Amino acid sequence: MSVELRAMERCAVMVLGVLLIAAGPAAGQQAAPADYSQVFDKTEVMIAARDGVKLHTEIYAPKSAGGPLPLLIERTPYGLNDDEKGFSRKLGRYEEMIPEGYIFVFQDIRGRFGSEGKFVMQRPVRNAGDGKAIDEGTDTYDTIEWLVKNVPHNNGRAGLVGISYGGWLTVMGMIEPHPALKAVSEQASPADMFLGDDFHHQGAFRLSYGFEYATMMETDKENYAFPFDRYDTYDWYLRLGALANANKSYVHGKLPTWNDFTAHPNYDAFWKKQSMTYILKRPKVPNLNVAGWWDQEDFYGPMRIYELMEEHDPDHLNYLAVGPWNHGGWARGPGASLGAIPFGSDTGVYFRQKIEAAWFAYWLKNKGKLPLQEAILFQTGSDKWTTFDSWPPKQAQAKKLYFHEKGKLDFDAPMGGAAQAADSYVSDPAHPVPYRHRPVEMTYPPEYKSGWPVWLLEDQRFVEHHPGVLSWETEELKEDVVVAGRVAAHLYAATTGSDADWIVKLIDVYPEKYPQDWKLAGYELMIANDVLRGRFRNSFEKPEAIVPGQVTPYTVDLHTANHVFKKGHRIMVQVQSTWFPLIDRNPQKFVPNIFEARELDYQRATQRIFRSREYPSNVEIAVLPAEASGRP
Ligand code: PG9
Repeated sequence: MSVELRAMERCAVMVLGVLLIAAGPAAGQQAAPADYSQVFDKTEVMIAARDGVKLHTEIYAPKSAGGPLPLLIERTPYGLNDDEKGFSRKLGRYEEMIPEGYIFVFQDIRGRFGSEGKFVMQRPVRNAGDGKAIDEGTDTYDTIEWLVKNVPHNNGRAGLVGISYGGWLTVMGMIEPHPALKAVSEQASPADMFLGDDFHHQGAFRLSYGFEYATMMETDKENYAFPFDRYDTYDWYLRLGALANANKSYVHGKLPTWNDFTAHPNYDAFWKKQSMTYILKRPKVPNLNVAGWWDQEDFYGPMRIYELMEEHDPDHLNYLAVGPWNHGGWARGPGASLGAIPFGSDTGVYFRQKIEAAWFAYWLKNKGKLPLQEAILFQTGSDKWTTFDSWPPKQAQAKKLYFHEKGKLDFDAPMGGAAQAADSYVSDPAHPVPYRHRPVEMTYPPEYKSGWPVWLLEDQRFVEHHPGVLSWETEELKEDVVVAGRVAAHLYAATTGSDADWIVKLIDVYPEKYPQDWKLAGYELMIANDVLRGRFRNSFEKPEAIVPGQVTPYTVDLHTANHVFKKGHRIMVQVQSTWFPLIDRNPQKFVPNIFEARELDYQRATQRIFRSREYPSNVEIAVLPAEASGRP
């Protein structure tokens, strides 16, 4: 890059720097919104894709940068959200990158807001042989092709970034990349909607999200809020009753995604066609995968995409950054805390400045150094950034925390005692355990705040003694337990029903004396959690009834963590069979398709969780020896 160009870029930086200082403090703090009309020239265009469908695109070129700059592209289904002057509020998310000098490009994807064509939820990748077919990958390609040829003063390099749906669009754009695409950052993209992201987890249907997201996206071209007649949606979904009532009483077969849920209750070709496991290829563009430890929507996705790309990455193009964030939390605010939990530093600002901005500057502008060698993950509990040569780290050793009588949890396996030793609870679909404090506000209310974005950090004491929940807990820890890597529950359980959900939560219990912050004394913070729908214990493709009364093994994948259970804390595991209305109620009687279950199919069941030498239920964690606990 020429010296002259660098000088011109600096000029753009200075103009903007003044403006940002005038507008207020560092990124994410409550500053007055910047007046971007003073910083950028905006051009609005309709870019024709190869099939003639025109995509609404806004291009923001820095006013004072005369020299060539890279294009930074974000594609979205949620609208560009222009302010009173017609400048997209999306620019605010790039506050740390604007001074560097980029031409920002925001585009509505087909069928949404200002773009022509038909919206298809996570449009499947086109058939390779069909030259005329389109998908989000071809739309991205065609957009970049147009931009590099038509946008004045671009330097011929493009970057692509997006969160969640935008993260998924980013992955679609990198599978067969345009030659000008030089760097991407996939952030919280779903990877598999049946196994781990927004719509199902390990086969269990995410009712509130599935229903509210489908209505939001498929009722209108713009975002739509379903008119709940109850503030507490726990109550609304309970009154809804059997899932078939959603179509009967409310959406009347008009939502393609809801119809797909009901038509594909198992892991069939419909789900596999959109699963990253089956569509990802060797990375061809540098990709920074980004995830949040408490992402309430898509945590599985970016971790899985990173893992899959690692399998074929001879050119070392695949990287990972994980922080203490909820869904998209890295893109807004300081990130010094989440819910009630403080992190001791501005983790969001750190990510945006030191990782994300540096990432794109390196690849798109040949500036600076790569901000990470492979993986940088915030270590929760100790509140520090740690780096690893691989994730999960190879040095970690699997250790099991076994369930014992009287609610005890221990690294020692149960010895002796009766094989049938177990604890039990009643799971009642008429009184499901709430997944967060009631009232459960709707997921994305237009007019008030919802507890949705922070529910994963809620104090789990609120259900500890619920009749539908069991807990096991260690003694106070005598030394730190450093978890880095895989977490999985191995349950031996029996039910009086013929189907059941198994929800397992791994919890950090704060000491009762916690003078640093008394509000956190005894706090029960979830570190890992998930659900397995019992019918899928042997196969997600072919559900099988459970034999009532028979001790049956289940593995519930709790994914991954980078956490220190500090000396003086305790480790707790909770098990329950309902998590409502996050997860629809399992009728607890095997029916071929739960979306077609009748009211009378929903029945109470008694669940027994075994804790004997023969049936040693446990949670497995990857423990790092103290000396290997991640380079700071
Ligand atoms: N979690 C949202 C989503 C992504 C992809 C498909 C469906 C939903 C999102 O935040 O975009």
